[in-house]
Amino acid sequence: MKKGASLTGKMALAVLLIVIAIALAIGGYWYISQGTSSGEKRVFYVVAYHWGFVFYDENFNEIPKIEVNKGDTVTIYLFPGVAFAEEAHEEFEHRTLERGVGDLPPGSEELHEKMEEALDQGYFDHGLGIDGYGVNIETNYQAFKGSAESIEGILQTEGQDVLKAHSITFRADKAGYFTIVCTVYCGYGHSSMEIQGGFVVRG
Ligand SMILES: [Cu+2]
Repeated sequence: MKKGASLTGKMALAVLLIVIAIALAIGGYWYISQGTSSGEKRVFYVVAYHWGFVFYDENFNEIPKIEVNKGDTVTIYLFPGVAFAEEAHEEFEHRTLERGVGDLPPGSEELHEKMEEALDQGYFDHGLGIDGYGVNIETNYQAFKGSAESIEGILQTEGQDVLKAHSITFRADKAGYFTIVCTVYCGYGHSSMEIQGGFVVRG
């Protein structure tokens, strides 16, 4: 009899502990989801050139990829390389010559020719798409005066209206590693403008 009673007591205690554990788990989940859903506002600047992307954080520091937390509101400003003064533009495209594209090795004359060809043919614009995120933004090179040496320079010379016209804002509601691609045909190296894991959302 006594043994039975203590067994019932133990079971009641076990049930109580399970209920507490479930309550803590639900409470914890609610707390975390509240925390992330009110996420931060993140700003990134991206330059698309023949044939690659350069990413900058909100302080204009170059970063290797765009990294945010789930729940953050992300704004990306996209500029074409030709929006910059000639020297700055060449500096971007020089990265391609150093890296090589497809079968064309770094520094090869043919690669140089392909890059000149893309400009001669009028492929000045690029796009930025994030696979699996339904995000796409395209540049409009004609909107720029083309005299800025840097992103800060663009902000000073072009003003806020141009910024508005060249940005996309979305919510990072899915965690994972996503590929950034160019969505506007821009000549020979277009298909090499693909950065796997270029957009990272931490869950
Ligand atoms: Cu392209």
